[in-house]
Amino acid sequence: MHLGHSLSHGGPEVVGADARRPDGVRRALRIGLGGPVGSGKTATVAALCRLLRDEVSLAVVTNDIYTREDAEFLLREAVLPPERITAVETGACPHTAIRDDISANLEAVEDLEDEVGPLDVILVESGGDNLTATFSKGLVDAQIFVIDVAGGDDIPRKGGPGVTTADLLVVNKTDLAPHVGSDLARMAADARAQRDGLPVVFQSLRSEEGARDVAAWVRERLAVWTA
Ligand SMILES: Nc1nc2c(ncn2[C@@H]2O[C@H](COP(=O)(O)OP(=O)(O)OP(=O)(O)O)[C@@H](O)[C@H]2O)c(=O)[nH]1
Ligand SMILES: [Mg+2]
Repeated sequence: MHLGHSLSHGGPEVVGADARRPDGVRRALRIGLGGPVGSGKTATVAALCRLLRDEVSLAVVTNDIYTREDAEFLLREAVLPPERITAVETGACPHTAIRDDISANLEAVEDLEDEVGPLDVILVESGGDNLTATFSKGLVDAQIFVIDVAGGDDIPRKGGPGVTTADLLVVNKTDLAPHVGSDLARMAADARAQRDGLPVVFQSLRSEEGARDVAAWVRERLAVWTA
């Protein structure tokens, strides 16, 4: 279900670190996925890999605090060949590694490009954090913030930089709305009010094509990146 705004609102800006590698070759588009613990970031990454892997050269970096849990899940699910999935153990609050000291993540994306490139897109999943967590523009070119309906239908209204400024807001687990009493129309209206025209996608990953709107958004960003 897509209750959001036009995916092409205002046209995605290409921002972030140098778009070329030292050898002059264009590097991969880097897309960050952030959001609260358990909202469905890894599940969204897995769904995107399944929907895009036949048409796009993809790789994934996961972040966990003390483990490689999310990377191991993606490896078990075989969403990509193993050499295309790598993990960063942040050892501290996840936002530190995606915003304050991005060196471990930068090294991970650069190593992936060196070892399995050329790549079109690298998905960087943050460890689960709170509503203030955003990625440094030195690490990613665009960010997706994933919340879920079970976290409370007042989350879009509460705002915070993830909800208000992410290039795409994903409201996940819509299948759970009737069970937890979340009002999707209210969430859509609040998100619209908070985001000044930026796109919002509602999805359930319980269906095969659940992430198709997010995949369409990734394709659109990639088209701008490679243009
Ligand atoms: N019902 C339902 N469950 C979902 C959906 N998406 C993810 N889940 C489940 O929610 C749980 C957490 O999903 P993850 O993808 O691991 O969440 P995450 O945001 O990566 O979690 P952290 O990395 O630990 O912050 C898992 O049990 C998923 O199977 C959905 O659309 N509907
Ligand atoms: Mg995860």
